[in-house]
Amino acid sequence: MGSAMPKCLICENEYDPFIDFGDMPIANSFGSKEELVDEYTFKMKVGFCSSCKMVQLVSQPDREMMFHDNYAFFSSTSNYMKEHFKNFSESISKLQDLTNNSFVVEIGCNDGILLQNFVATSVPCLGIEPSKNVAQVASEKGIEVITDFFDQSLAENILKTYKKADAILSANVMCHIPYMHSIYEGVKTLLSEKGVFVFEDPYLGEVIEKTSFDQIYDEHVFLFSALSVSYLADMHGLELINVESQVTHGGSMRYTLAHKGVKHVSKNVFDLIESEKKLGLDNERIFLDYKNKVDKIKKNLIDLLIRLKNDGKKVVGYGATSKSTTVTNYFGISNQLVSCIYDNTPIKQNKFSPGVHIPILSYDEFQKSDPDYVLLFAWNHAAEIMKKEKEYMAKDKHWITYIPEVKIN
Ligand code: JHZ
Ligand code: SAH
Repeated sequence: MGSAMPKCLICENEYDPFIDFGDMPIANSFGSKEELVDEYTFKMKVGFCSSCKMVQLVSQPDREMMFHDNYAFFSSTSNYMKEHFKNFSESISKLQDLTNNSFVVEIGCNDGILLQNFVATSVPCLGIEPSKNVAQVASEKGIEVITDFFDQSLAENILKTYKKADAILSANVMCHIPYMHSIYEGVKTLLSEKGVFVFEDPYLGEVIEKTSFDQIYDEHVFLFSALSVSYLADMHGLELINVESQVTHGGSMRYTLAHKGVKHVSKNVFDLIESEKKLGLDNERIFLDYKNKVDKIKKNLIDLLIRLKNDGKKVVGYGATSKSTTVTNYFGISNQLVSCIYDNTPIKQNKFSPGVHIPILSYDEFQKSDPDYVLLFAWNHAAEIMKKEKEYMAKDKHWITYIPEVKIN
């Protein structure tokens, strides 16, 4: 008997996975050698639901295995992202005419990179953040934080103490949460009549067009499009009223939702849905040769790394990203090919990377390392990083990037 087909997390339609990455560890489980003995893995497969158009993981580790007291991703490790979130806060303040009588809630505030801007402008706000260590950093910035997972029941509890929100915001969090119906019901409960729910996440259209397959790892259970987000909103009496593309995280989309029928729907929404249909994001055909495209990058990168190793070149990694966990584990890149990865996040340093156990070293050591080639795992921060390292890299050193194709810069 064949195994049952997976069911869509949104509409329960059955679907066939289109790519199987095999066994994958937790993308942010950096640990000591002892901590990584008998490391947990899960089978990472991705599918497309032809009914509601949602791209999703077939299975995902339990949320407490990913988000806990020692979560390794700190949002404020990028100066560019600090600037991005400052601009985000300003555009919301303008959109909703926020004052010191308003109320903003952020789902997944991490170290407070976005909410710190509302604190600075005296707009009352509340962060919801289950990972204690990053929530602590937000609290230290004077941000009020509830250390818990957002869902419908938490939204009801919040309303016992706080008023309804003029804006509910979230960045790079919605696509992490499998229980979307509870989230949308919670948002509906907590959002004021004229409130907006604004969130941004890596955009499916970019993941397809750039072959940025490394946006797929345990935390990213969904890859959204305007097609799938409008379907989901509609199921809960909400409406997609605007979409704005963002350059962050290799190509993201900011979605604005409101209670159905309350606000004007921007032409941007119709245009994007039209362009998604043109691109084929509404049909499984576009996903069928995705694996071949990923495997072409895999072959080209592995061939290059083996050639460099045989030539006696020193290759190191830059940025121990969550994305790199998919790249190193799916491609089979160990410290034989990339000797170490440099990263500016203290909690990742002097540990080993998930699955393939490449040593993670501090940024200071990068300055002394004298590599021949630097594999840029944080390719989404290329502009910021390449600018910062321009002088150092000019000394006969080369970047290697692999999205959308393998390239020596
Ligand atoms: P970065 C994480 O993804 C996880 P990751 C999560 N699932 C998600 O969706 C996005 O963030 C929002 C380091 N670095 O941003 C810091 C330097 O060392 O690509 C980080 O460890 N020097 C929530 O992990 C990593 O690189 C630098 O100059 O794929 C970047 O991680 C800069 C700029 C970064 O996210
Ligand atoms: N918004 C930040 C942080 C993204 S990291 C940024 O864009 O950089 C994703 C965060 O979502 C983590 O800090 C994680 O703890 C949090 N998270 C995961 N599930 C959540 C949930 N159900 N409710 C609120 N936050 C959640």
